[in-house]
Amino acid sequence: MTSLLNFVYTNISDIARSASLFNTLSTFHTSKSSSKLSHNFTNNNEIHTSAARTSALLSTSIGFQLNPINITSYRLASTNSTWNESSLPDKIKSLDEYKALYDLSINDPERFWKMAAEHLDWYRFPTKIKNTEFDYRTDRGVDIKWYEDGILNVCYNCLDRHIDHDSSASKQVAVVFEPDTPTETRHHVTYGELLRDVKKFANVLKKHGVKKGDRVTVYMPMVVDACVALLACARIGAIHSVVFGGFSASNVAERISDCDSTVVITSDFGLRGGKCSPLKSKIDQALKMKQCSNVRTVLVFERNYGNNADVKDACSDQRGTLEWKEGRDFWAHKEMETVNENCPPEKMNAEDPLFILYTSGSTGKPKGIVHTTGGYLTYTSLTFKYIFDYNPGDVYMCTADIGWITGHSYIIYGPLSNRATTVVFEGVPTYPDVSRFWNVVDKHQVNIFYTAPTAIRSLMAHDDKYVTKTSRQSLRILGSVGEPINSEAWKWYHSVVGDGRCPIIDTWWQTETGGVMITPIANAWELEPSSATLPFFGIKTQLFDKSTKKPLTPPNTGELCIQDSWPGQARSLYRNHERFVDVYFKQYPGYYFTGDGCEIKKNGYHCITGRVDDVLVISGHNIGTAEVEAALNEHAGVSESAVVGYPDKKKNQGMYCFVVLKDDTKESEELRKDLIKSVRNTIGAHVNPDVIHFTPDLPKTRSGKIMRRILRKIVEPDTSNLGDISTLTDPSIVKELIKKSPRTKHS
Ligand code: 6R9
Repeated sequence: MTSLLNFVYTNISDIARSASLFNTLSTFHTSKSSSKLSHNFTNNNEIHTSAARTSALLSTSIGFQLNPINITSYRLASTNSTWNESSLPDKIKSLDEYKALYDLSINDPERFWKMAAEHLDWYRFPTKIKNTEFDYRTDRGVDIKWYEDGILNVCYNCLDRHIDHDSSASKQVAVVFEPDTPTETRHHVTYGELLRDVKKFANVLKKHGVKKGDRVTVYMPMVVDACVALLACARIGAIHSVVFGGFSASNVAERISDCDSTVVITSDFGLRGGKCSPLKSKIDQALKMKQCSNVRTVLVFERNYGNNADVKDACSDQRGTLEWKEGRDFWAHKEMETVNENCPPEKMNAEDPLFILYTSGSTGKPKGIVHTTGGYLTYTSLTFKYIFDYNPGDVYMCTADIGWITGHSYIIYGPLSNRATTVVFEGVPTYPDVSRFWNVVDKHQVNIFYTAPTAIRSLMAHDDKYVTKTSRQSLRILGSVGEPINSEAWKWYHSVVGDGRCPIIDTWWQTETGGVMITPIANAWELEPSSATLPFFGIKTQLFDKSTKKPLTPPNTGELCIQDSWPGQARSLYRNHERFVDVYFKQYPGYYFTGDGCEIKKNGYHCITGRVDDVLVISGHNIGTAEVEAALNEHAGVSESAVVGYPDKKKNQGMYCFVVLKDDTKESEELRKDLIKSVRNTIGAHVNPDVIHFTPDLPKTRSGKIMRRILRKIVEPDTSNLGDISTLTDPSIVKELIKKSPRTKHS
């Protein structure tokens, strides 16, 4: 085991070195000027050409042939860099700086993560930094502990300490609220105001009997009060379990009962895309279910803040019609008037749970991912600061929902622990029109903008003028998360949204990883479309062959595993450690299995190829659906696509492609043929889409992930048992798809 670990580590370290070599030797890759950047990314051939050129330069300059298979063969002793400082730098400015620190983080994780922890304020600074075991076969079994004797409070680190260190922080805007309706009064909440509200609400929770370690379910729209709710839980040591506001009553009930919450925090209504979402009534329905009989208190925030009573919006007609159960239901704002503003933060052990977040599992029963206090905050805080090249005073906006891990880590905990100004956006990218994101960027002078590929693809289907008519001059950094970003979307985001001058930070990570794992660091090294580039500090990636289960040496494509623990990772599944071990640690003993496929290129750059279960086996060929989707998406008329398999007696599986066309493209038989041809041309003649199904939309979760599970059922066809579709942005699309599918008609 030890020798294998060493071997793999050497390789990764060398990959980083080789990446540096590429940069030093290639004029294309060293260019930092925006004109060079946009030139570099305009078409794929140029990128390949530049890589080939680099390779040629490399072999002549250093006097031996570049062997793409055995990366270790061109290791240069002179690139062995060390980190001699006693604290971490404020910024990572170059690949060399990254390399030095990366080496340190891998060789001496204790030292690296001790320095990282120094960025937080602790009541007791930990003496034990890392104590982790990934191998389930050992006596100890899978067991993850970071900073285990450290004591701190997450809320204190996100709010009080900024003011304690510098009283002017109390006047600095912490949260900018951008409501669904652009004309509605928006709120700028300062650190001082947020702290005051959090303390009061924390006292409300205490008044209702919530104690350290209790689970509190939060079912909120994207409003400032959602931040208040989470931070108040963190302040008193209660474990929040946020359930995405789009989930149905039965989904919420399942999640309330799984973690045994006795208190629920919600809002009367939520607004999204001009529609009203009756959150409180869904809670009422959920609480009528037997499994929720332990819930004794519901704290209800008022969406219109009590002071905007005559504002007309999609919820107006429903106001005043709320069901109210005396003794159980309480208005949060009224309760906040009854408590005082004094609420000292609870002293938490670093390994005390901070939150549970449910994520869907392959068996249908959601997994309650458990994140703890010290490691999670250290990791999210450091990743936020470095990868987005955050500068004090920057306005940062992440469009995720608070109900997903991106909302937790990069709307609340990462930004606020860095004293950033974070925008909470209630709406959707297309309401009132498709310029909305860019109008919001201009309105709040956003410098760092983080969104999902699905939003990018839906916006690029419309005329560029919706983007170009806005200024976007404030933008400095663009981020992407949630799915592989195909190169066409990447280039559009880069050249149209970012005017060719903003780096795109394609961040790969998962609910389970807590924070970003593979990512560019803004302005530190060159980018490639559709590549998350290099692992973050402390992250050792390793590819495995799916069938032989043997480790693979890059450049190669395989199943992505992580070789050692990092502070931000989930510790377990709530009350189900066995399932945690089964899902993430059994496939490759000693490694964390991500469930994603990945290609590591010659230059060490990582490209995520999609979930490994999204692989079709057609006539003996393994075909990644993501690869086919990328080929379809390259077509000028295509906005986005989703590819799934269906059983076929002859070929084992058939290939079914759902295709969404751009606004200005009409479906036709000719286009269908053209798409099939372009897939064959891009991937190979063995890849033949059997069905091209044009559709105006795809079934997606509100976090932007295409629900392939539903598409598989439609094409199988097994439409009698689609499971719960209420979490989709637009459940009605499912009926449309079933109606139009040739597989339904002929079954
Ligand atoms: C943060 C988040 C995790 C899954 C992950 C992968 C996909 C996320 C990606 C990406 C390619 C990226 N994913 N980021 N794929 N490139 N930059 O999304 O967490 O909701 O748990 O999803 O999303 O498949 O395994 P989560």
